[in-house]
Amino acid sequence: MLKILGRASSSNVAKTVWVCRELKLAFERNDIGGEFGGNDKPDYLALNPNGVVPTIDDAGFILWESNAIVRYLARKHGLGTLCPVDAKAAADADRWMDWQQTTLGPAFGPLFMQIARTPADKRDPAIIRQATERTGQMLARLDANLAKRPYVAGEQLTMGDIPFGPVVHRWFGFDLERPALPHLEAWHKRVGARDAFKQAIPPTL
Ligand SMILES: N[C@@H](CCC(=O)N[C@@H](CS)C(=O)NCC(=O)O)C(=O)O
Repeated sequence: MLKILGRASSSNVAKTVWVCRELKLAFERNDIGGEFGGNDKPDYLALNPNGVVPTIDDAGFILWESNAIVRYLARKHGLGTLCPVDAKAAADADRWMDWQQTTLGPAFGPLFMQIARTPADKRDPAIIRQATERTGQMLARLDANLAKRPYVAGEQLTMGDIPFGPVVHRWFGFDLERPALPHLEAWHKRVGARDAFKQAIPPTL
């Protein structure tokens, strides 16, 4: 059976769980990382030299990098649904997946660390303000995309939506002064109503 190595509270593990739930794949998940530790142990590092989660073991095929895992599982089990067959449609989903990792992730990271990982009396309001502004600016780009279509890469849910589940859920769950992003908010409600999302995406804090 497919094995997911990584704690459920990790946003990157949650992507992997969400794609498995959408594809109705049987899997087993082991708590590794965070308070569970184990990701600095030689047996884990032999699978994933980065020492981060998630890693999957698919009958001996080891893969790390959450968005690569999402692509792999979507292509293997959801070709024509989560993984578009058409090269341009697939590239469209790919582009947004890469954007999540390279552009949105770095903007949101400091905000997450402040709100979710720093005790209230140690938080830095300036970092929170700047990171909220920057994340809002980035998410406005996604909002503009979602003004034109209901899902990130078109008319149906694809792998392009998956990486945004955990981060957007946190963004709307944090107690922040947020800019209005009505199309993103509607997307969050749309995907949030899916059973697979509810089973995969952890609480915001
Ligand atoms: N680019 C990697 C990043 C993975 C990552 O940073 N994972 C975090 C959790 S979200 C982690 O392993 N942190 C250390 C820990 O949980 O102990 C991916 O997308 O898989």
